[in-house]
Amino acid sequence: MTETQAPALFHSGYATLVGRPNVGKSTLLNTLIGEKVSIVTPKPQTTRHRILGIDNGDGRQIVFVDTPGMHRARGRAINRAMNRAASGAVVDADVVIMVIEALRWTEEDQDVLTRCLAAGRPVIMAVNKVDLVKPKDKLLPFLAALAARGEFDDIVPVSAARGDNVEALRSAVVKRLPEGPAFFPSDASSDQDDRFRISEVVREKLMLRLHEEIPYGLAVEVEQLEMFPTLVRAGVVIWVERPGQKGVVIGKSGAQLKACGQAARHELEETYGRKVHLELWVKVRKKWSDSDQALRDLGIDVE
Ligand SMILES: Nc1nc2c(ncn2[C@@H]2O[C@H](COP(=O)(O)OP(=O)(O)OP(=O)(O)O)[C@@H](O)[C@H]2O)c(=O)[nH]1
Ligand SMILES: [Mg+2]
Repeated sequence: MTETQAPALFHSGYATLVGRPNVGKSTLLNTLIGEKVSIVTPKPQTTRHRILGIDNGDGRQIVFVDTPGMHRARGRAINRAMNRAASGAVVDADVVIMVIEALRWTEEDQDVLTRCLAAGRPVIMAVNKVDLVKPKDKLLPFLAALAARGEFDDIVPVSAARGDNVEALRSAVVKRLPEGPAFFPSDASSDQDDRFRISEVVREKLMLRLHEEIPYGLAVEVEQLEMFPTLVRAGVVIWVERPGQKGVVIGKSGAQLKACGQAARHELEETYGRKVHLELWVKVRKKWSDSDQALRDLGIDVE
């Protein structure tokens, strides 16, 4: 007699990373996926879109969703759109991963927690940047105080930057995934197209090099793209809000723009394994960050 084996069950679902700006959500996404899917800078409000990173493991597909940092400044249309994108992703999640910084709890963290608990989904707390905790025994009382703030399905201390304990976080998510088919092909690691990927890498290099309010007034759009077997050629427009910002982005004799372009080109050449030619243009679009139409043109969801 032959024994019949039940087919192995497949689990799949959306695990949304949510938290206030700068806690390390995008770094954590990249570490979970094992490649750079989402841009990272030391400045808050780096991520502006929902970014998907797809983890295809044994018997599972986890779609991790990186979101813009939820924040209180709600003045401009872009701030409202970013908060809305994050809140919407919480509601759509099968599992919510709320990311916080070890030893810190702010009013913005409390706002995020309120939204997470209201969604009625399993909530896992990822306590990030534990590599910065010194001495280490400060962490335990912080975790105990955190546990008293709500009903969490799990609390996992991690260092996204170093990869410490990230596998424990992944396991905590897998346990709570519903049974179901894969949403994306099993070889996909993201759903991004080339235009988006290139515009984000350029925006990251600009944000890393520019200071003060300039990074928040920048948007990047790939207007032309040609993909050849050994070459990628892109025409990229950098939008600023005021004429004065244009000079800052370009820099003395074009030095700033050139350096940003070179850094972006190097990274994209690695990503694509091809030569990359970027042509960068800086243009003024007044108050784009407060214009629903401009945000739509940039692929940012507005109501
Ligand atoms: N020391 C340390 N730094 C980290 C860790 N994770 C992230 N960072 C740093 O924290 C900063 C913010 O990281 P991001 O991943 O961009 O944070 P985010 O939450 O996605 O930020 P927004 O997109 O602005 O909401 C960067 O400088 C990261 O290098 C960590 O585990 N340890
Ligand atoms: Mg981010």
